[in-house]
Amino acid sequence: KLNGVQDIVLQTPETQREIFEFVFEDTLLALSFVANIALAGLTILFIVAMARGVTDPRTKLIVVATMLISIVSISSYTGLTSGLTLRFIEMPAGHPLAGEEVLTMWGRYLTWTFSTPFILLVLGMIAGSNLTKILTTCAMTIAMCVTGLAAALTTSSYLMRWWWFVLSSTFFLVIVYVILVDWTREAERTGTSDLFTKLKILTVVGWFGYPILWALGVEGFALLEVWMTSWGYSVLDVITKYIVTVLIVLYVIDEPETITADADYGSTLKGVGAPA
Ligand code: RET
Repeated sequence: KLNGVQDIVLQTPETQREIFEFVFEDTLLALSFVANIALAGLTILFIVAMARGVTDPRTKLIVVATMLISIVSISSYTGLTSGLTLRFIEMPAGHPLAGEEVLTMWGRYLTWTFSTPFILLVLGMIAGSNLTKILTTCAMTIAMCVTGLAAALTTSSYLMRWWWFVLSSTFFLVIVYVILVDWTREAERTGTSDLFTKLKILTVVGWFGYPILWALGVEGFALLEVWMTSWGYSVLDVITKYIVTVLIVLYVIDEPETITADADYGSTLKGVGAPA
């Protein structure tokens, strides 16, 4: 029986091996992890192949940041596949599966903390936003992921799990606001609206899928089975990470003026771009 975060995070070699075997007995679950390792790897190769000739410092930063999204992803899914970052956790009274041990993929929430800031850095740079807004969204996404992790790991009370969920969603809505309002306006001024609109739709629609899955899956109302939730997250990751990355890389490798010009936009990032 598991109690407290330290019991959940620290495993005996036996539990880790048991979970590893459990994952591989459930072929669909294992595939939802392995498919993402493969796709993240392919995405990195794609970036290297397409963007190796890029010269502008701003474009380089965008490219490196997209690469880091997939690098974090490989590590994240390796943690899940190996059984290191998932655990059976007993649900509190009130939860639909109260008293039962439920497989919790807590490594996902942890590693989103490291991948989502890079997504927002890239989106903000493409919109031509400033350092204040980019940092705000990065801080908000870290807060969102850490409180989401707390929601998943809270075993004392069902209500407290949902309270964490509410906190996390509040941070999420700040990010959505910045993307839909500030960055949309800034992208128009910058001249990157075409690309930004596509990225915005994929990002906002895709990101909303995560809390919905959390609520419908075993963490929340337990209407979906674990493998369904896992595939759900894995498919959303394909949209919000790899598809978004490919669109960005295909656009920025031409080093268009709107991305490379350092003069009139992104005031606090001024000087990052090519010399005037
Ligand atoms: C949680 C549960 C608590 C409420 C909210 C959530 C939002 C998660 C999001 C995750 C996005 C992840 C991405 C990962 C790519 O690597 C934590 C599920 C609001 C929006 C884009």
